Amino acid sequence: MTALISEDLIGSLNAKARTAHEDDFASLDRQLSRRGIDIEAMVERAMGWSVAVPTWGVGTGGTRFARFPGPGEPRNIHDKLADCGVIQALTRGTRTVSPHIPWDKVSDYKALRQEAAQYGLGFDAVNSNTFQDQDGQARSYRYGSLAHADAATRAQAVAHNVECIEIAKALGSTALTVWIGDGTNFAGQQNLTRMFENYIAAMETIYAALPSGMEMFLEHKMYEPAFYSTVIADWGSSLIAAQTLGPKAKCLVDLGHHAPNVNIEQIVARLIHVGKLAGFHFNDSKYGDDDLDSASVDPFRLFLVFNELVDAEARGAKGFNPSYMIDQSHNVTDPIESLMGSAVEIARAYIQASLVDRKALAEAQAANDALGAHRTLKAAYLTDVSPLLAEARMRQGGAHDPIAAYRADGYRARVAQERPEVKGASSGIV
Ligand SMILES: [Mn+2]
Repeated sequence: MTALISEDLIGSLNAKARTAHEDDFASLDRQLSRRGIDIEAMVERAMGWSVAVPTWGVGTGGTRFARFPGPGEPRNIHDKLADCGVIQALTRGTRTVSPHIPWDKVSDYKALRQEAAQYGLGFDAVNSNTFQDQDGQARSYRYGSLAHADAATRAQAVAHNVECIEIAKALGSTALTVWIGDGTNFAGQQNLTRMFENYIAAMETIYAALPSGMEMFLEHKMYEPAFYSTVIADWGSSLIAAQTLGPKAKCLVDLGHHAPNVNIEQIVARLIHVGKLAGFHFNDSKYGDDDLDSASVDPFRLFLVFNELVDAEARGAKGFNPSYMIDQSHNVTDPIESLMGSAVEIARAYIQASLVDRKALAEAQAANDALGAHRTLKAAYLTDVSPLLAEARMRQGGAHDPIAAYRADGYRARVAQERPEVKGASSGIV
């Protein structure tokens, strides 16, 4: 294993925090004991938790207006893996990365897999890209890709996705995530039905190339880049497509890809009901697909999503095995800090949801005790599980405070010496 952050530094900072941490942990232990919850079981649960980091997330993001690169930005997939290794070393809850093709293209994927393993990392879902043109490609995606009116353009987009399946195999990944920007900007620009049929037919060809054990994640998004209609705009279109394609096709929920105020946790419940929940792209938003840091705007919504997930796990819902990934764009922060903070917040929501007294909740629901049921949820949500999460990190060699340790280590300044600023490097918003 390659140490990216000084282990001595992590150890000394953890030692400094030890007395206060033990006091806080013991207090939480007493509180949870009164509620009949075994803190050790919860620490084990937190230690088993992991969320994938997107390779595009470690570079500074941007908007369609501008991108403001920061110092020491990753120049390629090798730098990105190192940055993801730092996040894992300090948080111990991000054991996989989700790569993006062609942004992360290399000639030897077996070697890349070994390189990631040096940082304790594996590969989660591989993301294809037919929402922008690549150097040297024969046909443009300006008017779409898998749903394009032209069969040859659709075939080109299919071939790219099939190549991504081969890359996923080599990386040891078990999923292909397909998000397309296809849609229209004008009423009448295309036939809405034909576009969807083109998409389904193209996806059927990709689906046929999936090896056994590999799944296909369909990611819907309400709008952007198309603003009048989007082919896979919502979970309804996504579910119709997934059900048409077959059991290996499932629906991915990106928290930012819905209309404002939509009840996302209910969508999650519906997808669990039909055994079609692929997993998540975690982020937060206020207005649209803002790609803000997870739980930075509405931590209660994230908790409510996890409440559905923990409920499904507790009752052994059929086909329930979601993949968890972060999908954020960091414009005003150090991306490594944002991703570490988000990883901690997502783990927090998972553990808080695990504290819900499900028996009391079921009883309150059976008795139509609306406020009693709500108070049961709130009791879990309002529990500060920070000491429990810190304990889980430290037991695995991580940091009591990942962001403080990262700042003390000076990793960013160190890599800034080795990585000259790249103008116009890809901003990843997917
Ligand atoms: Mn996404």
